[in-house]
Order: sequence, then structure tokens, then C-alpha cells
Amino acid sequence: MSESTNTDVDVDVVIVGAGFAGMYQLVRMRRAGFSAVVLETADDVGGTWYWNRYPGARCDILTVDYSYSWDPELEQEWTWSERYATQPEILRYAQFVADKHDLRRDIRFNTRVESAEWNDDTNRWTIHTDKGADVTAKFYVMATGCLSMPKVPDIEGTDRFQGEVYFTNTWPHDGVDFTGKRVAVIGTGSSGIQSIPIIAEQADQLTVFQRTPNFSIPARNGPIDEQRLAEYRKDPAAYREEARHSGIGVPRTPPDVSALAVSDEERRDAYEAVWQRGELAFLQPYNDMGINAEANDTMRRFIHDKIRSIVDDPEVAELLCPTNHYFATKRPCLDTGYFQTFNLPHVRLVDLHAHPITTITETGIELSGKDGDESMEFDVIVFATGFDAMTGAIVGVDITGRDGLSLRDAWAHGPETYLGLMSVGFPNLFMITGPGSPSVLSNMMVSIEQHVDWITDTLEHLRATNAEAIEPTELAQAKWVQHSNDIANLTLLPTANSWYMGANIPGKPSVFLPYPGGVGAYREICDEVVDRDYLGFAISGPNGTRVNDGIIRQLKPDIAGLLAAMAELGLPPIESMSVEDARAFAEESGAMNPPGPDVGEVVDGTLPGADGAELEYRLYRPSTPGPHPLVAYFHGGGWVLGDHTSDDALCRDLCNQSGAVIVSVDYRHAPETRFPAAVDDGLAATTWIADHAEELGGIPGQLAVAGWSAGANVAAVTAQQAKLVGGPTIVGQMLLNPVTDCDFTRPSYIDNAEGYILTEGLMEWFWDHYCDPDDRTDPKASPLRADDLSGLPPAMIVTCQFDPLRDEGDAYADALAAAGVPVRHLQCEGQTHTSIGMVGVLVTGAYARAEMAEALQSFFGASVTSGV
Ligand code: N01
Repeated sequence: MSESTNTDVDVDVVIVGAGFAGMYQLVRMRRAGFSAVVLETADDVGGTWYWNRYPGARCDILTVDYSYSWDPELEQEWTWSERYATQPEILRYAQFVADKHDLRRDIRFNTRVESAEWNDDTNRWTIHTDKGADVTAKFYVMATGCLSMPKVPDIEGTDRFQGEVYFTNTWPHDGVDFTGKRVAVIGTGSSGIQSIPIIAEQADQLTVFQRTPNFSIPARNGPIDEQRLAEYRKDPAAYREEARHSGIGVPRTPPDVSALAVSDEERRDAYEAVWQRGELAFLQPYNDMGINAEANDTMRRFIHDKIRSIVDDPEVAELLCPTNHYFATKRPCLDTGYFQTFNLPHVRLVDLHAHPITTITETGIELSGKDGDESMEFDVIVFATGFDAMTGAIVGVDITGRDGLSLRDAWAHGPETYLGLMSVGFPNLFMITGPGSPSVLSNMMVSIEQHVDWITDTLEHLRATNAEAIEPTELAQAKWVQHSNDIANLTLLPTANSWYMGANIPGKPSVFLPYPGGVGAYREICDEVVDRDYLGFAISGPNGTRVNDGIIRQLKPDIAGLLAAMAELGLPPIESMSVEDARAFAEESGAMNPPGPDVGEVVDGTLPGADGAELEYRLYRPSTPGPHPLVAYFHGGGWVLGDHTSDDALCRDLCNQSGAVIVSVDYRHAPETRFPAAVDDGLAATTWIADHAEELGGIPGQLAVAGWSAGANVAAVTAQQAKLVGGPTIVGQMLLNPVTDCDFTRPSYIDNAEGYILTEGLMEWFWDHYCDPDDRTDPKASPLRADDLSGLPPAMIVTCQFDPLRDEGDAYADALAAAGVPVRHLQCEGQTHTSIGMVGVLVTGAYARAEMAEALQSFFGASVTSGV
């Protein structure tokens, strides 16, 4: 489209950006019969591959993967010349596609979008450009790329330099000749690492200014791998489909072995294979390198050794070894002779931590350092300093949504999107590979195509249903952001000061920007949103607005992963087993969990239960000097399973965090001894602990009861019985997922009847073994049914969303509060009956354990300190 067409125009869809995303979006709009125009700042297509023309610029995903799949003819019509194509070749590919599909006629080049605003009356966007012409459109698609807004130089004196200045991300089209020049390169990310070896070939002197050393492995570029090509050619459609459902958009069977589960030799061989292979998609041969620091460290050390073996000067080698972030928590690089470059006599590495730049001057760069200041003269400075990633290009346009809301303001504390596709307050505005989608953690081609397809399908749906506007709901968006963060927090990714976290831009909020759940899982989510009738969206039309509010992923990701792994094992339900088998199974499963944290001391002993029974107990003592307050703890297991050691990790954690002595009691179990043996033992044991407080290293009078599940039932009943019989004194009750009632008709029993380990069937099995139906309404079995709950000790009650027992726990908290008992009530979203106690296995419930410990401390008064 020539500039003469830069007149006001009204279309169905305006697309900003003519890179791979915008080009494909245009194709899909045309095919779907929507009128569309693309606005592009550059004078041709290509997006990032138009601008990033620095020497050595290449893709870092194999070209066999990094190409469009939507036009199968391209396979025949285009042949890549190398494993990793150069920027000119990738740009030619984009131009070839533009020619083939005659895309340019709908693209306005040399046109920068400056602002855009939504009009609620007309349900249309108005896009203002630097050409003065406006475009109005019903739908507005930002196809502006994730790494397209250059980082503004933040080094003092940048403007003063009188020599040549270049930015890798906006490189001159005619190239740069460094011959005979003294060159400075600032930045050692992918752009620096790719360009430095080539600049070194030409320059008279090259000085590399490094703030953070980066992990890089050899790209081993060359002819396309025959083996990979063969894999692909066997069945291109199946290959592409596998890529779409993979982790990062490249077909690969995920590893299922821990880096710590193999011998040093085996691991070294695996890492050597990674080093030889030179492919980002295969960097992690073990399943815990991204989540476990110790596992990750094995790769870190391997690469350090490689760097030391390549770089001659040991001091320089050490400077090049990344030590302040875990492997792959910043985008790793593929290089061609990068580390070798530092063996050249005219190349120098400056460590900016030891020698920070004080200023750039008219003629060079001044550094400070413990040995004094240094002034270096240059002819050329190259900034390879990166991008305002993921959000920069989007908020670079002044976008105003509903009710005058500015996107910049809406995202002031970090981008908030639903699925990385849309944002509340900005109807009909779509982002391709926006923050909150896999985007930069994936093969961009796969992610771009998925977004374009989803957006196109959605626009077709809106058209077919006569709808005018679509917008996410607040709840769906907030919970998506939370879900994305929950996954990121399970990984090492947020530990690095990376551009993934916005850390490279001064003042940018520290938020993990891409969605780290993998492209396959993400695609399933996007499809499920549609299948569930656009869950989490409000869609409006002539007949009003239909809000389909909801949350697409509620279960915490670590729990979802565990449940999925368990489902794969196809274990029989416990309720189908004999009691003996169920106990053996529970014991075996418990033994697979990691040991809990160390405590000061663990002591085993016995104490008298009711009816002369001798009960075993295990005491956990904090490492802090005693005496300590005491907690009589009752384990879970439906009155049938478990013993005084089965909640070991949880007891250790509570002991450490609360600073109390935890005495875990092996009360008698059903079916051998049925109701009320367990609760009678609860009272007897608590009484004995109170009477022997000093002997146990406790503070007399400072005794709480606690328990999980059926154990919390024992604890709750103990507190009630102690009130009724006049002792012992109990200062608090901490109840995690308590059984408080025998009624199975509450919604949580129905909603969570199956799928979350504790099932309705299992609860029936427990109750049947424990208690005759006629006895179940007795408050000693169903403490919620007690006539008078007043005067009971202060309570902490923890309930979990995906627990059949949730509602009875909530009801007990409400009933206690109504009776005037101080209650702290924690309702854990996304958690299950078993998840909070899984110390060292699941991490998303850690906050609940911290609050439980805090509650115990509050029962005992402020003087108690934690045992860690
Ligand atoms: O940018 P970067 P990039 N003083 O942000 C340093 C993709 N890409 O353009 O790490 C001194 O990674 C900064 O230091 P630090 C790819 O996804 C792909 O290289 O912030 N130094 C860092 O060393 C990549 O990750 C290819 O401490 C300063 C460097 O500049 C992404 O684009 C090729 C500084 C910037 O590295 C970005 O890569 C190129 C300062 N004030 C890019 N400010 C392919 O191969 C910044 N730095 C496909």
C-alpha cells in the first residue's frame, strides 16, 4: 500500500505490525472475509528481522521449526540454506511470503501508530498515526512483537559521543565497516554474543563491556541436519502438530529423569551431547534443571568448565563464567566462536562490576575501579543493550480503552492480561504473543500462529453471533495473572535479573512476563476457554452483555502436576482395598515423600490413652532454648490410617515455624477400636501432656491442640470435651481440613466428590469403619453439632477449595465465631485436602503452613519465637 493511501479509512480489523504475526493475521482476516489494514513503521515487512540487521544476526530455533506452517506450499517453494538462517535470509523469506500472498496491498508502510482510543458508543477503535490519517476499526490487533522496542540507553553521556554509534536492534541497512577502527560493544546478550565475533574479525581493537556474563553454547551452524529434516519430512503435518502440543514449540519428548538421579559420568555425557547438538530446545536433558537449584548447578558447572577450556587467560575465563543466575533463567545464547574471540590479542573484556562506566565522553568511555579511573578512546560504540521486552511496544502506543482508561496506567504495576491475549477495559483489542502467553519462552512461529488462529476464530464467532465487543472479566484476568505467577514461582526463572522479569529496564515493575506453562498446555487452555463458551469473557451485542465469568485454571499448578502424575499411575482407590492393604499403601506412599526439615530434637515415647491403652507419641522439639509451648497433635488418615509418625514433615515444619514442641500422638484406630476411642484418646493424651508439660520441656499452661483431617476432628472434639469436663486448659485449636460433620450433602462434597485424592467414597469408607450411623450425629463424632460452642479456645481453621470437607470446615469456623470464639479462618484457593501438609513436595501451600504456625504463636502470646 503506497503512502497516497494514507487517508482515513474504516475497516473491520486494524493490525499493527507487519512482522510474521501481522502478516499471518492479515492472511487469516482476508480468508475470513474481514476487511483489514496493517500499519507498519518500516518500509517493508519483516518486523524484528527488518530492524535487527547487526552482523551475525540469526534465528536461534532451527529453521526447520522456525517457519510458517499455515502455507504447506512454502515447504516446496522455499529452501533454507542453513540450520540457523541469517537475518537477510529470514527477511527474504518474509518478503517472499508477502509477495506470494500479495500482502503489501493491505499494508501501510512508513506509518507509525501513535495512539488509539476506544469509542463505547460506536464500539470501534480509532487509531491515530504519524501520517495524520486515522483508521477506525471494530477490532484492533497489536502484532508488535515481544522484542521490538529498543531499550533507551541508560548510560550517562551517551549523547556526547562524537564517533559512530550503532544499536544492534536498529542497524544501518547498508551495514557498517569496522575495518581499522577501535570498537566498543556494550552488552553481552544474544545480540552481543552473535555480533562480537564478527566485529572482532574486522576491528582494529575491540573492547567488550560486560555487565552480566551469559550462558552460551555453540550453534554449530551449517547445512540443515539431514536427520532433523528426515524427521520432519516423514510426516510434516504430524511434526507440526507435535510442535503445537510440545513444551516450547519444537517436537520433543520431555525428559523424565532428575539430573541428580544419574551418575556424574552419565550427566557429563548428556551435557556433552547438549553442547555438541547446539539446539535451545534440547538444552535441558533432565526434568528438574528448571526447578531445582542443585540440579541446575550441574549444568552451570559444566558450562563453566567448557568456558575455562576455551579461553586461554584464566582471569578472562572466570569473568565470562555466569555465576549470578541459574542456567536458562536468562535466555541462553547460541554462538559461533564467541568465547574463542577473547583469545584474540586485539580483544579485551571489561567487567563492568569491577569497572563501572562513569560516563561516555566525546571520544570514548570512562571507567572507575579500585585501581583508579580509566579513560578509553573509541571510534565506534555499539549498543547491544536489548529491548523493553514484551510490554514496551504495546504501551509505546498511547492506548485508551473504556472510560478513558489508559493501558499504561492499567499496567503501571505490571501487565495484566487474560491469556496474554486481551486486557480488562480494552474491548476488542487483541495482542499477539502478549505478556501472559508463552511467547518468548517458545518457538515464536508456533505461538504466533496459535494466537492468530484463536483471534480469527473469535472474530468469526463474534460475527456469527451478532456480537459487537468482547472483553475479559476482572476475575478471569486476575486469576490468570495469578496462575502464570504460580507456575513461574515453581521454577528458578524469577530468580534472575532478566528481561523476562523486566529487570533490564530501570523502574519497570518486577513481574515475570511470559507464561511459563508450555505451549501445549497453554493451547489446551485457550481451546478450553472457547469450548466453555468463552469462559472469563463478557461478550456484548444488540441484546445486551453476556458475562461468562469464571476461572480457567483454579487448581494450583504443582498440585495439578501431582494429580496428573498420580492419574497416570492408575492406582486403585483406597476405598476398594482392605484396611490392611490401605495401611500398607498409605505407608508406602508416605515413604516416597522427602523427609521434613531438621528440628532441634525428635523423641519417641509412650503415654496413657483412655481405657488403659498405651499410645506411642513422637515429640518434635525446636532448636531454640526451651522451655517451649506445647501442641498435642493428631494426625490425619480417616481414623483408620496413619500413626504418630505419618505427618512427620508437617510436624517438623510446624515445630520450626511456631517454636512450639509438637507431640504427635498415635491415638487408637478403627476398625479395631471404633468411635469414640480415638477422641477419648485425644482427651486422655492431651491431659497427660498438660500434666507432664515440664518433663516434656514445655511451659505449663501453654498447651494447644492441633490436627489434620480426622486428626483435626480429634483435636476439635478434645477441645470441646476439655471444656465439658473442666480441663486440661487448652489455649488454642489449630484445625487443618477438619472433619466436623457427618453430612455428605454440602456442595463441597458434590463438587469435589472425585479427583482430588480424598473422595466422597473414601470418606464413606472412613466413616463406616469408624462410627455406627446412629452415633455419627453425636458431637463427639460431629463437633459441629455441639449445642454450645461458646467458651472454646481460640481457633485457627484452614479449609481448602478442592476438599470435600471444605464446607463443613467453613461451617465450623462460622459456628465458632457466632458463638463468640476468636477464629482465624483461612480458605485456601486452589488447594486440596492433602496439599497443605505436603512439605517439600508442594510449595504453593507453604503460605498456609506459615499462617498456621503464626496462629499457634498467637495462642501462646507474642513471646514465642520460631525455632528456625
Ligand atoms: O538483549 P539482552 P539482546 N550497561 O537484554 C547489557 C532475542 N534475540 O538484544 O544482562 C551495561 O539479552 C545487558 O546486561 P545485563 C533473544 O530472545 C534473539 O542481546 O542486563 N550493560 C545484556 O548483557 C534475546 O534474549 C536472537 O546485566 C547493559 C545486554 O546489554 C533477546 O532478543 C538474537 C546496560 C542486553 O542483552 C534480547 O537480546 C538477538 C547498561 N546500562 C536477540 N543495559 C537470536 O539469536 C543493558 N546491558 C534469535
